[in-house]
Amino acid sequence: MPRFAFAVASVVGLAARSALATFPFPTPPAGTPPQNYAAYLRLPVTSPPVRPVDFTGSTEWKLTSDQTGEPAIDSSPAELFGVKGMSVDLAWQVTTGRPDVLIAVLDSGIRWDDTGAMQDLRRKVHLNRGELPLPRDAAGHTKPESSAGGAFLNPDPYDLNDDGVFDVTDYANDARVTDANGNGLLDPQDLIRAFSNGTDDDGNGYVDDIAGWNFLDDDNDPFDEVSYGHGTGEAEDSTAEADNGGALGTCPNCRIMPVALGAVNNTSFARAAIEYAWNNDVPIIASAADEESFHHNPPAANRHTITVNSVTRFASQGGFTMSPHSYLYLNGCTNYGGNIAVAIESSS
Ligand SMILES: [Ca+2]
Ligand SMILES: [Ca+2]
Ligand SMILES: [Ca+2]
Ligand SMILES: [Ca+2]
Repeated sequence: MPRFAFAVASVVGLAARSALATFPFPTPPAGTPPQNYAAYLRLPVTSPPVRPVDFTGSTEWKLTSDQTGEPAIDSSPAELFGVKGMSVDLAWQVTTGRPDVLIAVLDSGIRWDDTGAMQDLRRKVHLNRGELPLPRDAAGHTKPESSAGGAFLNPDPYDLNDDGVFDVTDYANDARVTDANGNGLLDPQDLIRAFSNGTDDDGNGYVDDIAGWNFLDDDNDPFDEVSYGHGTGEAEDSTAEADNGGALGTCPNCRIMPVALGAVNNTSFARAAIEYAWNNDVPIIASAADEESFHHNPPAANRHTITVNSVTRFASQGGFTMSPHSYLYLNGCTNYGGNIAVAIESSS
């Protein structure tokens, strides 16, 4: 199965990076191994991260945790001592992610036609260089053709603008590419339109898989044709670009691969895909969905996924004031069962 859909991008010029994109790509010292995530700190640690009740004997996993501030919750084992796991300002003191971490968003596809979303996402979409030609500058030169003077910091020939990452903006002055979809921006769908040649140039079984794949229609454009928007929202939540005035993702330095995929049944194809990922050390985060129930549908029910649900600290419900503000009240996004691995706080 879709080996590309679950592939992790290769490390792109990390060791040579010294130029910055306008959003915060990490700036580790040259030669820093990509496994050393602590070297990718973005925010200065101005105070020790909050470490609440130590009920495991170790404080490591709670580095980004906080407590609710309500004694009835914070002292209750049933409430996990009020530990709040989601706090990006604390998490970003550890890392804001790395551009070689690729998140496949298996959802409704992506709304290339949403200009606002594209401002946050167009540079975060992983591009398959095996299906793309080298970018050319305004003079028609590729990076190797114009680098005789050795002026570039990043040797990656696809990183024409030399900011350390290969993305759509490297084609900004390429005469072969236009705003074909008319959204006012150069975006990955414009590359799909410009460079689809009907040939599986990288021989991976997917013709012109330039920026994701559409498994619903079995074609190379994961465009969300019905404008459902959920996949676009998930992509923004995970990786929306920082410091550009728009939305902000939890992992603003990571990359995404949009994949249109929709199913509520448990097909052998889906099971094989999950096993393929498992056997290749690629984690799959599986939503338990929204039905306030014990789910058996995939991928949440598959033991080789990380099954996630959400919980809400209710202040009121059905006209009643709830006290304390427990996480144990049910809401429409809450699911339960022994296969839940991680619970996150949600607002709905
Ligand atoms: Ca670049
Ligand atoms: Ca466009
Ligand atoms: Ca291909
Ligand atoms: Ca091709």
